[in-house]
Amino acid sequence: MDDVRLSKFLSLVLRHKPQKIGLTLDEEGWADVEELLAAMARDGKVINRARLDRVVANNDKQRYGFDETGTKIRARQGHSLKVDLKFTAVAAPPVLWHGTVDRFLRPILAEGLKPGGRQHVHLSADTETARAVGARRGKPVILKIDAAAMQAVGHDFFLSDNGVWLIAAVPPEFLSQE
Ligand code: HQG
Repeated sequence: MDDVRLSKFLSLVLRHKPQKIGLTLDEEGWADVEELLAAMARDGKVINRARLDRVVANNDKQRYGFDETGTKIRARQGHSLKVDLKFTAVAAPPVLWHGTVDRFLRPILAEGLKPGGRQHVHLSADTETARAVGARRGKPVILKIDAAAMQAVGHDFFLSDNGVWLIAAVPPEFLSQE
């Protein structure tokens, strides 16, 4: 398995389906590294700690992180599992961006941005990232979020360790098409 496929597999088991390989995550989303490697080996994916370290360090979006002891690993955002990553609300820039595609525009402008299968709506600090996120599904459409107005009325914004802005939802009045 190459590093990209290995990273996608980590995403599956650390964000969505640890049970697929008999792994359990704690309530903050951590897996024990030794248990992860053993569960992967049972699943036919034999990798050593050095390989895991390399995949985590080289990951394009820095999706995974170890705890300070280096014995636990988790995904830094993007979970569909109900885990509590203990984010604390932080001040967001006045404007944030969301990349989507045309076919979602009508429902989004009617009901706002919803987290769908994930725990949060994902927003970006720059339009280039938003464009790349939208382009995963087709021709990207960029939405501008009035984060200053949202914060003024008490919406909490969170920032993952890998720089993704997260929020529970974005009501339609704070959205405009760029
Ligand atoms: C859309 C990847 C209809 C939303 C990326 C999006 C990102 C609605 C899709 C990260 C809607 C959800 C997240 C509504 C939102 N009606 N459609 N009311 N509200 N949508 O994948 O933001 O590689 O859960 O526009 O790079 O696309 O996984 O979210 O198109 O950072 O690390 O529903 O995932 O990162 O899709 O992507 P997703 P996303 P990773």
